[in-house]
Amino acid sequence: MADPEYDYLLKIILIGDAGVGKTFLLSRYINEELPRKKGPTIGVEFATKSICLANGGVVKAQIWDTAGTERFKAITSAHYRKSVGALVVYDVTVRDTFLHVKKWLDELREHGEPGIVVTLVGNKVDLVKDDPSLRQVTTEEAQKFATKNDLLFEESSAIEDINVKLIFENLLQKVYDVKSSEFTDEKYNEKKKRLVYQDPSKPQSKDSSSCCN
Ligand SMILES: Nc1nc2c(ncn2[C@@H]2O[C@H](COP(=O)(O)OP(=O)(O)OP(=O)(O)O)[C@@H](O)[C@H]2O)c(=O)[nH]1
Ligand SMILES: [Mg+2]
Repeated sequence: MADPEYDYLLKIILIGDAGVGKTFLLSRYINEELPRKKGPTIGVEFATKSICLANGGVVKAQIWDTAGTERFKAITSAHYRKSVGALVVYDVTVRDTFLHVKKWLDELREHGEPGIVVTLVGNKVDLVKDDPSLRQVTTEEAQKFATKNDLLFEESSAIEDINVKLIFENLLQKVYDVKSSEFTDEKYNEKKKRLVYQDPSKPQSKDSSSCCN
């Protein structure tokens, strides 16, 4: 089936330590199931999805899933370019993965676009539902860190499908809202060209609510 018309093609990037569940989250969101192929991501992979946002607007998300291992750093950081949104994922049961979030944010600042919208995601909350003693990062601590660093924040489970859709679509909505308001102003036209892909294969849609109403 052909894609519905969309306003923008938005590049989103998934980063965070190895094993925190980036690939599981992406597969859950895109395919509504867990990945058939298990194991660490080699380099980068991407998937696309057209979405009618809750508050209006239609976007095509191009979501890049990166390898968390240091070995692929040169390849993955090259893909930060032109990303307008990022999910920085940690595992709520492994404290080090949360402590490394700062390093991932530094990477984004170094290689990413200014003004990128970032969501901090504490994954694997299903594990702490049954056994709260497994939790190594409290919700309060992560929320405080997110507020201080101007990040959106949510906890998730790819396995039990908790908050997955909400996380991706809140990020896309925020990117859409920020960019749409900026783009109404003439002087931001150059920035628009840099931050938002205008898909060359598609004529620009005039009606952004074509599949939202
Ligand atoms: N309990 C639980 N386990 C999860 C969840 N998401 C992922 N996992 C487990 O974590 C393992 C690693 O998940 P991946 O999605 O491959 O991790 P990744 O972040 O993509 O890792 P790299 O590709 O190496 O960077 C999986 O094999 C699952 O067993 C979750 O929400 N809950
Ligand atoms: Mg992966």
